[in-house]
Amino acid sequence: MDDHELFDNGYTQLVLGDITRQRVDAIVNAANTSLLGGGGVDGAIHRAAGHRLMETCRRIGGCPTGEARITPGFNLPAHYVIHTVGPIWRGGDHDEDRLLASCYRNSMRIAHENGVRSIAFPSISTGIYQFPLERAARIAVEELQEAAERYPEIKVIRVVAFSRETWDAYEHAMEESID
Ligand code: AR6
Repeated sequence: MDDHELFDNGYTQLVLGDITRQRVDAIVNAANTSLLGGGGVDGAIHRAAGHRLMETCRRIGGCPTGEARITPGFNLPAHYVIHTVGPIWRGGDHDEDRLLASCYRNSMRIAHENGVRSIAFPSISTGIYQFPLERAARIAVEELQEAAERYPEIKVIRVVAFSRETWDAYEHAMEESID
């Protein structure tokens, strides 16, 4: 899949594509609390980065839900991977919204602390963790807009949608944020 479509609400870019191919300073991984890899985007990032990423993650020793940790990108085009752990959807009354917002906020804070100027996010929690897509998209767009204002030196903030359905949900949330 190529990044042939682009939408931009002035704060955040939206592309359809594969996050492992993004030429940005940092890509964000939707990991789990062990940081020891998994399926989905996590599996794809570990495959593309190579075995040194796993060794580094093992030394970190895990990450609580809603927080984030940074590693090198190793064989990836991106210089860094910021690993964050989204909430598993459990019906919506287990703090899922706040924890998802924390993922975006903490990832952007760590990016800022490490001099990142361009960053790409996947749609955290909306795959294996089953967070409802439209609701997740609204939270992501809102948090990224706030972070863009807080960290003006981060010039490129991109959401990489891996499916048309994801692209549509984020495009809708970004359009609403303009109104
Ligand atoms: N580029 C961009 N997005 C991708 C890619 C890719 N290469 N591959 C998948 N996606 P998921 P989660 C999309 O399941 O819901 C792992 O096992 C995918 O289509 O990767 O946060 C972890 O270890 C979806 O839109 O992450 C955890 O155990 C989005 O990325 C668990 O899954 C997120 O889907 C985390 O689940």
